[in-house]
This record gives sequence, C-alpha cells and structure tokens, in this order.
Amino acid sequence: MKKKEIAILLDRVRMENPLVHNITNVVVTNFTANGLLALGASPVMAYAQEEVAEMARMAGSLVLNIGTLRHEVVESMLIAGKAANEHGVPVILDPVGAGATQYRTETARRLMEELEIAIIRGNASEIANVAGEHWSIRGVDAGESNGDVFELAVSAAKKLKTVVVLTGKDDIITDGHTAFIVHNGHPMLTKVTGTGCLLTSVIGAFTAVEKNTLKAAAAAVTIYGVAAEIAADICANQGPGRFQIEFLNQLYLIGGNDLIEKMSFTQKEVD
Ligand code: ATP
Ligand code: TZP
Ligand code: MG
Ligand code: MG
Repeated sequence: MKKKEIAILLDRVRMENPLVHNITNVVVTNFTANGLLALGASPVMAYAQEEVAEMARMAGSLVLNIGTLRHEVVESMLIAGKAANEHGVPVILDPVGAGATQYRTETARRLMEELEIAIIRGNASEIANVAGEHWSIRGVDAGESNGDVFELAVSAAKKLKTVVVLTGKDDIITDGHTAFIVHNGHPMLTKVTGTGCLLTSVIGAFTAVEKNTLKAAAAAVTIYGVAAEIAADICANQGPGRFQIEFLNQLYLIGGNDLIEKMSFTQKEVD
C-alpha cells in the first residue's frame, strides 16, 4: 500500500462521515464516541434487542466489544451481527479480556463462529486465546509475551479466516497472506484506558468507507499511531490526562503532510 492511499482514506472518512454502530463496554463509551467524532465519523451506541438490528442495517459498520459483558448484551450482539451480515455491513470484534475468564473466551469464540467477522482487533493474549492458544493475560491487559507475535497473527488469521489486527509496541495487520507491520504509536497510549477499544472503532470507521478490509485496517492503525506520536510530542513530560485530550485533538487535526512524514510500516507477503 502506498503512503498516499492512507492519506486519501482519511479524507474519505472525513468526507463520508460514516455511521459506526458500537455495542461496547461501559468503561470506554464516552471516549469512543468522542474519538470517532474527532476523526470525522459518526458514532452511535445502541444496545436494546428491540432496536439493534434496525440500527446495524443503517450503519456503515458494526463494532462489537466484549469489555463489560452481560448476558443480554451478548444476545444483542448476535442479533445486530446477523442483521449486519445479511446487509453487507462489516462487523469488527474487540475480544477484550479473552483468556482472562472462561465466559469472555467462550463468548468471543461464539461471536466468531455465529457471525461473519470482517476484522478482529486485540492484544497478543486476546488474539491467541480466541484462536485456541493459551497465552497469559492479566485482566484486560496483555500478559508477558508468550511467543512470536507475527507468527501468531498470521496463524490466527488463517485459522479464524478473517483479518487480524494484533496490537502492542508494533502492530500487525494480516489476512494470513499479506501482512503490514506498523511501527507508529507511543507508550503513552498504554496509560489511557480505552485506547485499544477506540482503535477498534476507528478501524470500523475506515472499514465503512473502504471495502478492502486489510487496507482499511492498516490505514486506521497507522493514522492512529501517528496521531499519538504528535500528541505525545506536544505533551512531553506531562501526564496521561493531558495526553488523552491532546490525542483527541490530533485525531481531529492530523493532516496528509503529518502522515506522509511520520508514518512507518513494512509490508510482507507471507505465502
Ligand atoms: P492492552 O489492554 O494490552 O493495553 P489494548 O486493547 O489497550 O491492549 P493496545 O495493544 O494497547 O490495545 O493498542 C492500543 C494502541 O496502543 C495501538 O495503537 C498500539 O499501537 C499502541 N501501543 C500499545 N503499546 C504500545 C507501545 N509500547 N508503544 C507504542 N504504542 C503502543
Ligand atoms: N475493564 C473492562 S473493559 C476495560 C477495562 C479497564 C477497558 C479496556 O480498554 P482497552 O482499550 O483494552 O485498554
Ligand atoms: Mg493498551
Ligand atoms: Mg483492549
């Protein structure tokens, strides 16, 4: 993928203002809505079983996030997911905390089995546990590395038959054949809760405007990482509160020139 294509995709999100339907967790709801608005997308959170199918059908993408699961919300996710699948609306899954409890692991795997998931985005432990491996995880945060994350992302994409976005210091985006390794990002992102969840919804916004899910996800991850780097530069030596606000500002302000100058990724053909 060319750098210019990534800048064009950002312009398309801002021009098309896609509606992103989120069924997400109670920790990150407000941050996710504000992050999508800052980027130029249009967020909606809707959970009731009576309305989720209608909302999912009219959305540009549906984001399912299992961060604070409840039985009724799982049913809503299945209803919304099936409606989205029937209407060609891409569904993106964030398996928050998969591997930490049996309920989370089983629910993430059930959503993968019963729905057509276009992209799954998680940390290494979450991706491993959804793919049937047993990497350690502490609550919702990735545990110590248990192996080669590149190999894990590729094998998970093949096994789950979907695009995998595995995030951490470097991010790996792969469909099992082509892989992007994105070097952008900043450690301050780990000091603000919900930055992984917001990234999943930002991927949703890009997927709503670009049918090639691999390119959409790679563009979203790269832009997100560059915005974080600029925000961290502006707030150097200050705390996470200041960074959180400046990061939202940079999702709004980031332009094509910043992107071309700072984006850093490599593309690999796997087989
Ligand atoms: P975890 O709960 O393990 O923190 P998460 O769901 O919050 O996972 P992350 O893996 O933290 O998701 O990814 C969120 C964003 O933070 C991504 O853009 C990723 O590139 C970035 N990121 C995470 N860790 C680092 C790091 N050490 N250096 C740079 N960027 C990072
Ligand atoms: N607990 C349940 S969901 C959640 C916490 C702290 C938010 C996790 O957000 P992220 O994006 O994975 O850091
Ligand atoms: Mg994180
Ligand atoms: Mg997460």
